[in-house]
Amino acid sequence: MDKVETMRKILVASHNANKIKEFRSIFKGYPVELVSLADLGDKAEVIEKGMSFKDNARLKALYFARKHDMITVADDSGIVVEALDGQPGIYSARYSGKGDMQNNQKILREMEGRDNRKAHFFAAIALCFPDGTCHDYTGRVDGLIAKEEKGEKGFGYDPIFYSETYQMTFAELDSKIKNKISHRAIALARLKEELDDILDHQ
Ligand code: ITT
Repeated sequence: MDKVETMRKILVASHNANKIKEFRSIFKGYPVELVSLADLGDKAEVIEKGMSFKDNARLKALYFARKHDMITVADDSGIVVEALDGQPGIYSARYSGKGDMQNNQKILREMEGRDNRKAHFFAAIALCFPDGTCHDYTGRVDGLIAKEEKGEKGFGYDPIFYSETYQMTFAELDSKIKNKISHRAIALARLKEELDDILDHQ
């Protein structure tokens, strides 16, 4: 019994409180206990020197899995804008170098006058064990870059990401819906499908 409970404790290796909130919401009712870096008082930053979302997710998950001897998940995510040749992509967090609001303003400026407004959010999630074994999951959701920021919910690029399905930005969308359709929700749904098997066979 103790063993099962220990195995189901999972560290979420992120310093982004909004991401962690979404993780907790997506895992609601699921038999795992999510522990955050803040819960452990760990402020360490991993340099995201990988060349892909997947590489960066693994760098973060592996570092903290080994450090805390815990099963660890990390998320590396961002927005990919077609007319900007895929930018900001893996550089989404540091696009303007000045935070979320300025990141959104920068994209809006660069998209002025452009007809092709297609974009997608992408998330790579790595689940790693302290022994270095990792499993990777990805999720993607398509949308358009809006002409202006709209909405107060969500975080990051949500105010400028327009869902054609729901006819509103992700920042206007109810969080319950976002957490069903988002890139992160899709990747985590894939992880949840395999989690029992992964934990059982470890
Ligand atoms: P951790 O590395 O500590 O997890 P971070 O915020 O630095 O936190 P990333 O390096 O993965 O995370 O950068 C993600 C970037 O993409 C960041 O600018 C986010 O605001 C943005 N982003 C990711 N998911 C998003 C979402 O669901 N809605 C809006 N923006 C999102």
